[in-house]
Amino acid sequence: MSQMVKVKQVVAREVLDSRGFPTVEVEISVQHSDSQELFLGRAIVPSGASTGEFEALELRDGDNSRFLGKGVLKAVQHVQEKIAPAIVDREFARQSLLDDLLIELDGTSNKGNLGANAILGVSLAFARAASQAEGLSTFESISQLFESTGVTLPVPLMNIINGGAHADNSLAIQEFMIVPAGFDRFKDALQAGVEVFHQLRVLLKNEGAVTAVGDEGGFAPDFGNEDPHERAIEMIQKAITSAGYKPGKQIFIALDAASSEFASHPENPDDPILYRFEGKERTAEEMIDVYENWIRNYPIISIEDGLSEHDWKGWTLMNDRLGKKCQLVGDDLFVTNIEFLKKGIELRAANSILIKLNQIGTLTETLETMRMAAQNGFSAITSHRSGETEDVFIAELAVGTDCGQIKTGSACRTDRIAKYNQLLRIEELLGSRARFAGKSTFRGLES
Ligand code: 2PG
Ligand code: MG
Repeated sequence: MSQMVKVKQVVAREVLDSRGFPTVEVEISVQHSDSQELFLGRAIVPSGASTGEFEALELRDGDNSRFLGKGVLKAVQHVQEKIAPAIVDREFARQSLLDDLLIELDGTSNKGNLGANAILGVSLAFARAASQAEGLSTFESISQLFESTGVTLPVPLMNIINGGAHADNSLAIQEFMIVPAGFDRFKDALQAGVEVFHQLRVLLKNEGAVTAVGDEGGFAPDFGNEDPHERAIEMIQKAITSAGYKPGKQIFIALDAASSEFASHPENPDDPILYRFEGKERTAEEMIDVYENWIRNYPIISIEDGLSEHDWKGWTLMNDRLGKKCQLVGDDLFVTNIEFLKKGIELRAANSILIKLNQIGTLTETLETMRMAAQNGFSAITSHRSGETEDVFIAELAVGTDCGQIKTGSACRTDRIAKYNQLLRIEELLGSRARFAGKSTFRGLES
């Protein structure tokens, strides 16, 4: 933002997310000091299921007479009665000044007072309104804030088989993603990913497997108890080939183990964390053996939350053993929080970070974390939550920061597709200036 904008109006309401649970929507109108014209920005906050323990607090009403206790009327009230009076008729020269004020108003380290859902709704609605006032697209104004080129279309990590907390099947691993990195344009990469998705449906059908989809639009078949994970990976490889693409050349595979969901939580912190995986209790080292074996046999280029968010020692070991050949992504481990990321950098615990705006609660803090990641050679993946909406802010964030990767679900469900469609529009808008991040964003695939 190069000019002062004044907040004129703040409206908040309870709307619904993709799981049919309430979430916060905020609308903010701003104007330049020297004009009466109003510019509107709207944002809707997403919501996770496999949440990290140290995420900023999502404020829910806990009133069981409404929406099973999941209402967000308190957060809405906080926007209207606590935040609005503090920002209406105030001028802000920068996004960070608004976000700092919100953090101060809350006064806690996890946004537990006002609720991260209340705060994020305001932060993002303001970012949109301010970019409108500047006559810029949201990704363009983010690129000004981040001092990036803002022309890089991200490689999509498309979650086409769902397990873990996102599905009712025997898969402990939460997400099996295809990564169409070996293309020149986002549009072509997306098309390839979508075709593989459709091909996978045919293969599953032929095997008599269920083709119903999970929370993020991926299939959620039951592969039984005999090597279900390898069966899932092999099925994906087959789908890539039958769609006419080359696994390991054009399309790769990424996993989100979300392993905190199947890890033990020993009361004594000196006791080892164990992983209940494929019918056995395994140590971190044994889990790393499993991953190493898979990386050797399949074109897996990225593993997220391979170990528990409490298993820092295990992460360092994993990064030591696998970090040169594979992207190792901290999601629950880092919760988009700069302090956890600093610890991860010091301990050499990972080489990549998942970015979720609602884990930390403001745009400014998210950008600070992304900046630290970039400065320390970490890749960053802008990510959706399993509970999403039609809001496409993460598409803008991915391009605006040139981060190179986006994880936003499968090739169906409008809550996921909306982000892909926005990326198609941005690529078209950028025209010949657009570049596709492609393989260069992944470790070991640079050439
Ligand atoms: C994850 C996310 C998104 P959730 O673990 O990476 O895929 O899931 O939003 O449920 O935390
Ligand atoms: Mg995750």
